Amino acid sequence: MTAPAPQPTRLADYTPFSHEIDSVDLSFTLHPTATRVRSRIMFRPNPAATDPAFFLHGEGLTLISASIDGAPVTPTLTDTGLTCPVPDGPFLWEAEVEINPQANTALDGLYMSNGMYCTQCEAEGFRKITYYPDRPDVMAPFTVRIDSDLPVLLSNGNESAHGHWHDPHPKPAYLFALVAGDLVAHSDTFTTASGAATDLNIWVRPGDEDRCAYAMDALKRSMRWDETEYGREYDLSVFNIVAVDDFNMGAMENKGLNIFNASYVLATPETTTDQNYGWIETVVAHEYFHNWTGNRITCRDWFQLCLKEGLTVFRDQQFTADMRSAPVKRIDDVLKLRARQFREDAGPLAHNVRPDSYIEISNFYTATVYDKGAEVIGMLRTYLGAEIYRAGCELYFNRHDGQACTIEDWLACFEEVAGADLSQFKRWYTQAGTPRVTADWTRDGDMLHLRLSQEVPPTPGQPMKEPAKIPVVMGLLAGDGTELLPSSLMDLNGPNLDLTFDLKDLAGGTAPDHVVPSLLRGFSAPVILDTDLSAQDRTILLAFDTDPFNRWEAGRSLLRDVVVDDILNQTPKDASQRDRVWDAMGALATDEALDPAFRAFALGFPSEDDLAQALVDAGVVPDPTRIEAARINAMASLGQWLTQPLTEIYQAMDTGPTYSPDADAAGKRALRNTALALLSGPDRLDLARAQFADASNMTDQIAALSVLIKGGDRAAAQAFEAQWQDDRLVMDKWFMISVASAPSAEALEIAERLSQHALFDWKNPNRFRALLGGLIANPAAFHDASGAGYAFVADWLIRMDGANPQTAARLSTAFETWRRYDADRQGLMLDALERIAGAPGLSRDLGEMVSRMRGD
Ligand code: B3K
Ligand code: ZN
Repeated sequence: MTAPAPQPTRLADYTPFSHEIDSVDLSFTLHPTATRVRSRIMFRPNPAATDPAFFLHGEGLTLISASIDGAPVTPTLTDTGLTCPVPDGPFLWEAEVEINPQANTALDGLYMSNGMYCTQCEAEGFRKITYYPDRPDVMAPFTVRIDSDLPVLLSNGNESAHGHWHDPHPKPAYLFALVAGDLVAHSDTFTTASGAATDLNIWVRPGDEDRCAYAMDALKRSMRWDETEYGREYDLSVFNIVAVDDFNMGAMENKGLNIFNASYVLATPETTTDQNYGWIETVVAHEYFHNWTGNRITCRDWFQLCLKEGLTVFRDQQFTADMRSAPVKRIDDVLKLRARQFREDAGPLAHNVRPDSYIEISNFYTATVYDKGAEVIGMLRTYLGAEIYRAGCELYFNRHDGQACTIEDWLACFEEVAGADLSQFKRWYTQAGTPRVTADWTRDGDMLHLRLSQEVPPTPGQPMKEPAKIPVVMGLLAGDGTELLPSSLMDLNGPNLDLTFDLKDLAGGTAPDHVVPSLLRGFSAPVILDTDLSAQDRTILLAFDTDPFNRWEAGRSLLRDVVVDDILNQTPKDASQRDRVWDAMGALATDEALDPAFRAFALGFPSEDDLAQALVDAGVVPDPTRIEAARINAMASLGQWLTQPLTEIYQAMDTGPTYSPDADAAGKRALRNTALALLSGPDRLDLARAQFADASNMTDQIAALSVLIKGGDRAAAQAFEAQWQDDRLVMDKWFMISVASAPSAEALEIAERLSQHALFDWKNPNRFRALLGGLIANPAAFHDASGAGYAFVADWLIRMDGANPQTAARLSTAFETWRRYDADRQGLMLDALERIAGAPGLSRDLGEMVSRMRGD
């Protein structure tokens, strides 16, 4: 007998809950296999309700007893919850349930991680803890009492006695948290702008307390930044962060008790890379910023997820831009957006920033909701300007504090402060797909005519699209690099926008012979821009554009074209074109006026996945093996062309034995390690060997290790393993890099061997993601023509699905690009998906992903 197909939940079907809640009292008696949870909940009818029927969510709970106003009741239980006749007026609901945290390998609800109890309730985990209306529009103050012999007992809000917590701020159940364990704190204090003292604690396992200083510093900087930039203060007397080893994602913003994947908290120079430090800063800030954008003001329903996630990502991006270099941060964000979100938008998983329906909401914590959601906020700010944006935010905070809101509520605040109609802008929330913007220009004497056109491609379920409202920030350069038009905002809000520029006026005299448009400066909209800019024009932009993003963009496209031309076996139209690109890159790399971090990005070649997409865009079926080889060749060629300057850069960027994670030092290491990668190859590993042997920080050690693994030096990987086998977070890096950096011909065999390794604790999401993610990040191995890469990943997804559906579903996006490839690979990828679809006991999470990817 097959289980009935899971039914989608639709935005259009939203109705309010039957009741409101005045207070929630929870009492936990912790036991690894038999935890008792007693709840006392004051309900009263919701005047806005359309259906008075009383339904409480509940999954995997053993109901011990239930009563209403003290009288025992016998509710009707289903797989998803309970129903029960209730009085017409207010009433007290009491229930006792038993749950088994130790058996909870899904890491959703209350579970155990290395002897410590912890929770993850977003989106729908609270229903695995007790019967409750587990939906974000039901907000209530919570009181929690924890009984356990464990020394540290934490929950949301303020602590009144050991293990007794009260959170005065009404919140939805998804923000509930509980932690109990043998933990130690790294503590500090923060005084808010209005003078309130706040205790700050980062709770970790004994021995890890010396690894928390950076996260604590990031937290204090975040708290101050939110006060100065958004006028938002913290609102409890304590803020706790707990680091957990087993966690499905990065971190969780539970009110007053953030729970973090340990990898986003713990840091030492010897074990943590610059990139990790950057992520710690970002994630600490992100979770803290949720206190206002997510917690004080939350989502009415899960379709509105971008209301808190897109906005909070935008806020953490602003924070990092302020803390570090804004142009470098922008490049980093766009790289990520294109790698994940554009890829998602171009395939079968494309969905709106605000989706219309879902089967499993966990599958919609996506790059589209988060990162395109953040781009939408950025565009809103670009259109309205910083001041009106800030005034709109202020109105939103004042008007909606304590409420569960929608995108309409958010936009209404900006319509009001700006006196603007944002109905067309709202299409960014309701239409999927990455718009393509085409720019064509013609010269007519002193006049330049520029036409911008747009097309929003069809996506699953959305064959026709309306024009988007696209902010195109642009400038104009003369052929000698002089800026004729400084950054100006153009509003592409229809199929076409025609612009005319009087070059004589702009030049303040004679119109220049040659003009180069610099379009989409700062990547002012999440679109694909098609232009006919010649290589020569892009070299001009690379050298002279006043917009750093477009300088980088021009270089990136030149590098991409070199590799793509090689793949297509095309000699460049002009034989010395490649040399000219190498010279231009050399000029940029050695320009000491430029930030080293920027120079490092500029020398970075597009990833193999980016190159595959570039070939698809050019109408060519990508061959991952060919892409890998062409990319290696191009890097080696650039490295040889620039041997001397790169060697000098390598020496000049040495930051010495004293490590500091700040942006300047990290930028120097990034440039130095980019030079190392370009200067190295299978027969040129001496520099990397020396760096590996001498490295005094993880950034330099792992950069050298990556080069050595790529070059086929297996001894380095063994030495690294021997050195770091007792450090969990470093070993995650080792599992990942051993496969991701391996030559593709060996990567699968290495992955298979590592899957038998004594330290491959596959139920730990970090370890699982390290190994499987490592293979997926090695496209020529994952897409091996034999199909063995697909089979390996499919086998592990099926196995993981039995323990932890969310983690399996997340990794399954490896298959979302199947339509890109040749018929044989398509067949093999579909076979793998079919095998997953037929796995006994397939979860709703993985089932939905596979069915969407197959286009069912
Ligand atoms: N809000 C959480 C993500 C929850 C994911 C649930 N499957 C982390 C964050 O975005 O801050
Ligand atoms: Zn978030």
